[in-house]
Amino acid sequence: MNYKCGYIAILGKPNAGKSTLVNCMVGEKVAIVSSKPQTTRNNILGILTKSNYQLIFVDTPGIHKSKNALDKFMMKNVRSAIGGASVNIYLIDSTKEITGEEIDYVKNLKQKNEVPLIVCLSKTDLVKKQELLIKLSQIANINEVDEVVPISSYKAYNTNELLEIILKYLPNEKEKNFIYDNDYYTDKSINFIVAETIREKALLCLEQEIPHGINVNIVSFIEKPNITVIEADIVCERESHKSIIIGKRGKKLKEIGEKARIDIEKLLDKKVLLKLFVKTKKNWRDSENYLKEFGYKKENL
Ligand SMILES: Nc1nc2c(ncn2[C@@H]2O[C@H](COP(=O)(O)OP(=O)(O)OP(=O)(O)O)[C@@H](O)[C@H]2O)c(=O)[nH]1
Ligand SMILES: [Mg+2]
Repeated sequence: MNYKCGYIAILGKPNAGKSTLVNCMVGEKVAIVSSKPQTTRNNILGILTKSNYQLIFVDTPGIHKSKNALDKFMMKNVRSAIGGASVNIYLIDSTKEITGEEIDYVKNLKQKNEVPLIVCLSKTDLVKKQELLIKLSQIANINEVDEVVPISSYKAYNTNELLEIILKYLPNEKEKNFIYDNDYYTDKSINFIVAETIREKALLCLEQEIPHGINVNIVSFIEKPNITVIEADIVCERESHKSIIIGKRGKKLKEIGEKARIDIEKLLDKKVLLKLFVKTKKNWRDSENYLKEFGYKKENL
């Protein structure tokens, strides 16, 4: 029997649909998703293991210009994912115009990294066929691109085809050298996933810059026989943000907590008591020290 195993970096601009694709390929929610750009901050592995292959998808932060220390950390992670992958997948949102800058990025990606490059046009359920065909031919004209695949993670359109294409590009191995055990579908801890779930609900319930300046720290996680009690801090950048996050008579914070609790209960398959507190750490996104304290460590593959 032949085996295949490798890292597949999922790259692209913020909001292109990277995390949604990784969740869809793995069949588990490993990464949070939101309609707001710059949702993902870490490299998050989504692992799909079958009898003869293990695909390790690396969800990455959306590629953007760095404005603060957190952005720099995010872009370092993107570079590390590119450097460690056996296949690169670059996602382009098919509802958006493809800019010359993006085409140059794609060309450069392949010129600097020898590994196969697949470009996916995402969210095809939102565009007309004619429009999609124009964009497909635009990408197909780029010599550096090995494959172009239109996909919709929502409709699971072409996701099996994408899987086959990835497998085609991974080398055959005689030995089964899988990196993760069969039952692992991510590299992240329960604490990380719980904190991310709370941040996802903050992204959903809050507007403009406020959710982008939020970090969630799990303070305690206590498993009792019938209930898990979790205390978490929502850290924001300014005092003025704190009162918005709490809301009138605590209504906003309650809404975030309720939504997060429902998802965490499903994740843990247990009743959860979630206690949220809001704290301010002035301009934490600009501080290397706060980033370290909050656990933002460079993630090498
Ligand atoms: N209609 C439709 N919407 C999608 C699809 N895939 C993703 N989306 C939506 O697009 C938005 C962004 O999705 P994400 O998966 O968070 O995008 P991302 O590329 O991970 O974004 P960052 O983490 O910010 O870089 C969300 O509102 C998703 O629900 C799709 O196939 N169809
Ligand atoms: Mg994401």
